[in-house]
Amino acid sequence: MTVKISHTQDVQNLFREACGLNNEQGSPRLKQLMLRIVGDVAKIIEDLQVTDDEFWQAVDYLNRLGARGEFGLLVPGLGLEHFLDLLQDAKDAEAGLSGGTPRTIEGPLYVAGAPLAEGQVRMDDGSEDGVATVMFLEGVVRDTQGKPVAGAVVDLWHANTKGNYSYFDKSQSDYNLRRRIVTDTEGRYRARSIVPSGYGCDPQGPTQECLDLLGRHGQRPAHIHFFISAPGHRHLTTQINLAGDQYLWDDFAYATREGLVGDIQFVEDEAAARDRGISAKRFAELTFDFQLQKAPQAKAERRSARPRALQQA
Ligand code: MBD
Ligand code: FE
Repeated sequence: MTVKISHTQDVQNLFREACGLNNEQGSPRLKQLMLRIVGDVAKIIEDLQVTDDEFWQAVDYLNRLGARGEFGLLVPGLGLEHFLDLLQDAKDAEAGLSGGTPRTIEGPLYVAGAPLAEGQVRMDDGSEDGVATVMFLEGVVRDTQGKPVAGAVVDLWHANTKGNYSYFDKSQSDYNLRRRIVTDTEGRYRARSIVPSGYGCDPQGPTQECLDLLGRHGQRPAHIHFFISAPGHRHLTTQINLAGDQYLWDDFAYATREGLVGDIQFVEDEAAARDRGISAKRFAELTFDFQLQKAPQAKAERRSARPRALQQA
C-alpha cells in the first residue's frame, strides 16, 4: 500500500509556511505558484513512489542543467515551448484573432542588439567562404489586407554550417549570422547569408542525457529565426524551416509548422553566380513573405520580456 501524507493538514501547513503564505512580505503571485509547485512535487513523489535515489538524482540533474545553461534547451525538447504556442493559438481563436503567418518558438539562442540595416544586408562575416553555400534570402512583410509594411524591423538569426550560433559559439565573430533589417518602401527585406545547417544538442550535455533516456534524438532541421515588429502590428516570433531537411517533420523542438516551410532552391549556374557577385558554381535562393496581424493593443507590438542574452561591446 502506498503511504500518502501530502494532503494532511500538517503537511499543507508546512508547505504554506515554506511558501510564505503566513507572512505579508514578498510576492503574492510567486507564493501562489510556489505553493502549487511544491504541493504537486510532493504528490508526484507519493503517487509515483519516487525513491530517495531518484529524487536526489533529479536535484543533481537540475543543478547540472542550470550550470550548463541548458534549461532553455530542455524546455523546447520536452514540447513545453511549443505548448505555449498552442495555448496562445487557442486563446487567439477564443478572442477571434486569426490570420497572418503562424507563430513558432523562439528557442534559447537569440541575442539582442544585432546590427541594424536598411532594406538589405550581408549577414555572414565571410569566415565560411568556400565552405558554406551562399544564400540569398528575401521577402515582403505585409499586413492582413496584403498591403506591404514599410519600416518593419525583421530581426533574424540562424546557425552556421556546423549548426552553431554566434555568441554561444565563441569561435564565431560577434553577431555573425544575426541582423536586424528595416523593410524598404515596398515592405521588402533582403539578406545575403549562408545556408544554415540543422542544430543538434551537445551529445555530452544534460539535455541530450535526458533525451537519451527518453529514447529520442536532439536534432533540429535547418532553420532561420525571425522576430518581426512594426508599429500598429502584432509582434511575430517565427521561423522558416528548410524543405528537404531530414528532420523537417522530426524536430526535437517541435517548431516546424504548416506554413513555415521554406522552399529553398539550389541554383547550379556559374554565370548566374558571377552576376550575383559570388565565385562559386552553386548558391541558394529562398523567398519567404510574412503577414502580420493588427495589434489588438499597444503591448502586443512588443516581444515578451523573456530574459535574453545581450552581446557586451
Ligand atoms: C535551436 O537552434 C533552436 O532553434 C531551438 C528551438 C532549440 C535549440 C536550438
Ligand atoms: Fe535555432
